[in-house]
Amino acid sequence: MEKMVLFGNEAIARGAWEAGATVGTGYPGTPSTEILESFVTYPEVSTEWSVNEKVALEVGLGAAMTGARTLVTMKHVGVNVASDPLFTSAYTGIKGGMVIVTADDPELHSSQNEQDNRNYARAAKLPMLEPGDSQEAKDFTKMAFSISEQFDTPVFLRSTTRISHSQTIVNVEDRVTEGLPEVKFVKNLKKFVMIPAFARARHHVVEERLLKIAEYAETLEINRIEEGDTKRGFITSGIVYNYVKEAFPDAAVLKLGMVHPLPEKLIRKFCEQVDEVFIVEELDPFFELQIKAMGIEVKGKACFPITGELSPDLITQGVTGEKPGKPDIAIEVPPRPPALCPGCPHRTVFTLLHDMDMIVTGDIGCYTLGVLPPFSAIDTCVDMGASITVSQGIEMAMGKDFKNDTVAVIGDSTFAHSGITGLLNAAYNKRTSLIIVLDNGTTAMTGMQPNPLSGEMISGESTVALDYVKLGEAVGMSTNDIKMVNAFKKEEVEEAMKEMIAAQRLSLLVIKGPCILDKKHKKKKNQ
Ligand SMILES: Cc1ncc(C[n+]2csc(CCOP(=O)(O)OP(=O)(O)O)c2C)c(N)n1
Repeated sequence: MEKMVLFGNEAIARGAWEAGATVGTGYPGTPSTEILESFVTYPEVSTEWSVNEKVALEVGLGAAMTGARTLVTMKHVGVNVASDPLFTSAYTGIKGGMVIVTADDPELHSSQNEQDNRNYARAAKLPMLEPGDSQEAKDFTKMAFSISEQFDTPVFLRSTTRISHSQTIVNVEDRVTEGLPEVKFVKNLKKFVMIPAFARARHHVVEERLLKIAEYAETLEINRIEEGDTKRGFITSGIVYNYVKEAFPDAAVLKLGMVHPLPEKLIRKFCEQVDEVFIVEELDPFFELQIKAMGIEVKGKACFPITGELSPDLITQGVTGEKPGKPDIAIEVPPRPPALCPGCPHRTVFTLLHDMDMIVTGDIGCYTLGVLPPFSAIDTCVDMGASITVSQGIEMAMGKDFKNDTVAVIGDSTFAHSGITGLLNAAYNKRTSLIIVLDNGTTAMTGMQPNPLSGEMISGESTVALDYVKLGEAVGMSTNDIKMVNAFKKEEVEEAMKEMIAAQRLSLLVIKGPCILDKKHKKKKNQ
């Protein structure tokens, strides 16, 4: 068998390819992005960067309903965006296997929050697998496709940053396409049309299916007891399993590969075998609360932190109450906060906003760094698209006589993702703020993915780019209130901003300038 050293994300893509998947959709977001970037390199597959995660999940669901094995990828907060179709996809089920990857980010290496998406599996009543290294990332992906088809349900695969972005050795296998569902859309109204009368019946199917999967979980080989010292037993999953093995190599462990639904009988059996049970899990007490509800006495968040990543040392400390007696090698490392690159087109607007003393509602992307000195020019940042909408809330709160001094600042990918509806809302409700789109021609923050403003698809093929002027006109703005300026011409940008703020009408200013890193990257590629 051939071996390769793969990142967890590459292993997920490889697993999907080996499983015969032919469709991949997603929206970039750390730590998930490289899954689709790797998947697109396989010639047999059809892949897209979707406009946002809701769209990705719906496109993916359409493909799975038609019979194609389909991979849908996103970061943890992306599942919030996709949550509407997510819950109902549990009702419709699929035809071809559908695996939804949620890449969670404990410790917030590159995210606006630290949510634990195992809760989504429970809330949406979907099974979820969680690998602990790249080999498992590949194997679990393949298994997820089989489970998906066996039980007619989308299946979650949960990764975390340490799994997605670490490399381990993987045994690779051939792609298998025999025995997969026929790719043909077959009408089935009671399954695919979720009007209340049909959905009511499907809810029963969902509940019965979940019970069947819980029974199946009891014998699933990826839920395994590792015999060991029975003084203490550990129940864990994912990357944390590796930390437990490092901290307590001889202890008995129950490693859960399927983290939802839980195998209750197996858990009871394990807990009866050991004197004291520790549940070691990052973020929420997801296993702990469910296992306590089974009436089993366990220790969990009383010993281990609920925030951030765990580590072998934190686990040792949580169990023994003592700090590991390792030599103190702590050294003072100077802080190195991230900063906008020298030559970044976003610098101009933040320099101006800093001097203008406006209320700046910000958004998510490289440009969020405008919050830090020397610019100190962003006052809010919540989620993708919220710059445009939060500014409207400020305007509503301030009332009719408000001299609008709010400026919403948003990147091009973020504008396409979820800014357009905010713009429509502003036009519809006669709001008056200035919206600035910082168009650097790419999705820079996540590593230069093309988007609907950049005229390119994931494959590198050219495509249409959204026309800001026509969009503005279509939502009801006057052409005079829509302007495009060059990011590197500071006077032009300043003049446009001042003029548009003075107008006290809804205005759209697009500041264009290519991302300096993307420019270099493209130049290299073309050499
Ligand atoms: C719902 C959601 N999906 C994905 C992300 C990851 N993410 C953060 S910013 C961003 C887009 C940044 O691109 P753009 O708006 O063009 O700004 P740039 O970084 O290029 O300045 C993405 C995809 C996220 N934070 N939230």
